[in-house]
Amino acid sequence: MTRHVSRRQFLAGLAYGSAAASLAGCDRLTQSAEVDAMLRIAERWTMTSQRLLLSHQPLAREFAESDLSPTFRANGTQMPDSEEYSQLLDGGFAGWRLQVDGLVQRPLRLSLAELKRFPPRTQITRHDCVEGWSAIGKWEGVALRHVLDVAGLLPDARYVVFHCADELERSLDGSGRYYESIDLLDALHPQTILAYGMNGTDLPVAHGAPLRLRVERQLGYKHAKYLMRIEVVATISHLWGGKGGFWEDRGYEWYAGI
Ligand SMILES: Nc1nc2c(c(=O)[nH]1)N[C@H]1C(S)=C(S)[C@@H](COP(=O)(O)O)O[C@H]1N2
Ligand SMILES: [Mo]
Repeated sequence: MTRHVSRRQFLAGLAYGSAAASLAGCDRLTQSAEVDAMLRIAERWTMTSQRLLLSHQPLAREFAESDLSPTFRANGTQMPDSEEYSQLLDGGFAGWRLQVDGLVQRPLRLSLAELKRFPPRTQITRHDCVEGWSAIGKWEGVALRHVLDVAGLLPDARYVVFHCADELERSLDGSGRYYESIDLLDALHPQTILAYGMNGTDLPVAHGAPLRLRVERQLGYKHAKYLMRIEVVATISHLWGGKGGFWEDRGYEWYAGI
C-alpha cells in the first residue's frame, strides 16, 4: 500500500514539533504551516552555506624554527620618509598610536604597549611576493579579530582598511600613500595578525615598524607595513583609486589568494 503524502503534509512534517503550538501569536502569513516550513528550510540553507564557507577557510601552512630563512628580504618602502614617521621612530614609537575607527562601536587609539598586553599569537609562515621571491619568517602580534572585538563592529561593517605611514609614490594629493583592504572573512581569520615582532625581535623598520599586517593566505603586497590607522568600512570604492589598495589601484588583483 502506498500512502500518498501531499506536498503540504510533507512540508509541514519538516517543521519541528507542532506548527500550531509554536505559532501562537504570529501573524497570518506565518500561521501557514507551509510558509513556516519553508522559512525553516531557508534557515537551514543559510546555515549550511555559511558553515561551508567557514569550513573552506583553511589555515596557511605554519613552519618550524628550523625552516626560518637566514635572510628575509625587505621590499617596497624600507624607511618612510615623512617628518611624522621620523619623529615617532626617534621616540622609540612611544608616541605612536594605532587609530581604529569607522564602523565600530568604540573607536580606539592603541599604544604599542597596549597592543602587547592583548593575547599574543606567534606564527612561522612563508611570505610570497608577486615579484617572485619567498621567505619564511616568525611573526608575533595580536589577532586582528581581537582588536575588532574590542572595538565592536557595527552591522554595516564589510571591509577593513589599513592606512600606512609611507608614500610609495610621490603625489600632491596623497594618492601615493600605501593602503590595503581585506574583507571580514580574512579580517576574522585566526592567522590574520597585527605583528609587532619578527624573528624574536621588535619589528625592524625595513619590515614595517612598529606594526604591520600579516594576512597569511594572500600575497605579499596585502601585508601592509607601517600601520597608522585601521578603518572599518561598508565599501572600498570611495578610497583613492577605488580598487582597495595601492597596488590594486595600479592593476593588481584585490583578492591575492595564494
Ligand atoms: N606600507 C607598505 N606596506 C607594504 C609595502 C610597501 O611598500 N609599503 N610593500 C608590500 C610588498 S610588495 C611586500 S612583498 C611586502 C614586503 O614586506 P617585507 O619588506 O617585510 O619583506 O610588504 C608589502 N607591504
Ligand atoms: Mo611584494
